[in-house]
Amino acid sequence: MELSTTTLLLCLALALSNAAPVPGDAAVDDASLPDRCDEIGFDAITPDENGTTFFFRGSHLWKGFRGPAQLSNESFQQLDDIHNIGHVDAAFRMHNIKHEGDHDHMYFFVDDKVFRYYGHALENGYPKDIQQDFPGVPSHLDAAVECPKGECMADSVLFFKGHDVHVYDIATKTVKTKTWSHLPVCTSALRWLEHYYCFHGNNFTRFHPVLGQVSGGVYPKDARDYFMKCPNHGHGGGHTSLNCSDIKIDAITTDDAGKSYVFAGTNYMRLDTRREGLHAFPIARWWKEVTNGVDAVFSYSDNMYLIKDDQVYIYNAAAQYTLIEGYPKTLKEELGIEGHVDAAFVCPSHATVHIITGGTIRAIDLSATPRVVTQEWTLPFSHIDAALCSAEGINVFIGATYYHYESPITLATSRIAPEPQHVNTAMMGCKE
Ligand SMILES: [Ca+2]
Ligand SMILES: [Ca+2]
Repeated sequence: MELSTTTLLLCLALALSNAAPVPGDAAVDDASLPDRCDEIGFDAITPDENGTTFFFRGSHLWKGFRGPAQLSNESFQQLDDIHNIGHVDAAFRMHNIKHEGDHDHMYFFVDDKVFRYYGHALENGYPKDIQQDFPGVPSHLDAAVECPKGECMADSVLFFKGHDVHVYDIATKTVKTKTWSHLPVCTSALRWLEHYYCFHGNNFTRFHPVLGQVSGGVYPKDARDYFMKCPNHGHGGGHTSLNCSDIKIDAITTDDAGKSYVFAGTNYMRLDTRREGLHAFPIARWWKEVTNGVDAVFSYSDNMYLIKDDQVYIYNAAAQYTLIEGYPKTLKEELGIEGHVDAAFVCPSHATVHIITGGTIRAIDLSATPRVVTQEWTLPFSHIDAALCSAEGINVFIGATYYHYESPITLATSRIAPEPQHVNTAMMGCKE
């Protein structure tokens, strides 16, 4: 069961990555259209304001991670010969929450001009000279990618030309130039799920947006295995998205920064980044020491607690999930309990974790040392998969069903289970 869940989730990653409808399959056979499963590169890659990722090459584009090519001007009307933008050098989506008027707008670069779009329409006053909007940024760019504060020092845009990276600070309108000779020359660049990718030919290399260093795996990798759906590549063809009725999760939590994670098998998905599509990744990608799945996960005071068997791993969520020194520790040592943990949750701004083992729920005060069980109840369930507490209350997950309670106390003391509800698209991105 666990294996099949993992496989399904991996396939789900690609299947769900394109929320937009895929054009008719007939277009796939149109020989006049380029095929991104051939060994090709892209001129530019960028999400639009809805989070759909567009891949540009010549006068064509691909919408999302699957589906055939189409003429760019079907999606962006003015990308045509009249406006002399039959192709683009580079493109990015602006991240600038301080300026609503700029935030999420798309910028295209051609030669020494910049074109700005919102809602897929060219905006008044554009094109402009690049220097008007981005003083100090050179023309004839290779690639561009946004870099929000927290990932870069300040809200920035990285402009690539050759091995030079021009880091443009949006607020101060200043440029710092770095040379990253170790990176391939990027023909396009993409920020996706908080990671940064330099695309070159049909390959890509992940890099750190501040240091430029390449880490987190062996690069380059073939883009066809990750960013598009191609026969004989990646997770295999022919899969459709996971049905909501097949969902079975191991754990679910939301951290203090509002990042929501669901865990199943050895994979996790971020639920709050749905605008960029839902994607499954190995848990060990962030929580390096946890290679064999989790039983329960909860978040408390900037830390994320991952429980597997009798081990508790505590990670500092604010420091890119670094394992806190001295961990893992045993359940007994950390929480003063024993047994197999099915689920755990902490409600927002509370210091009590509720731990569910079989039909028992225990409240443990996390502000006390050593930890002590303050209350214990018998649950109306003999086994649950996962539980999440939010401002709206508690959801208890059993397979593809969930039960909603207003508070821990109603969960602990009500003798009759509420009406079962079905895990749905809005919740998990699955197919109903
Ligand atoms: Ca380019
Ligand atoms: Ca569980």
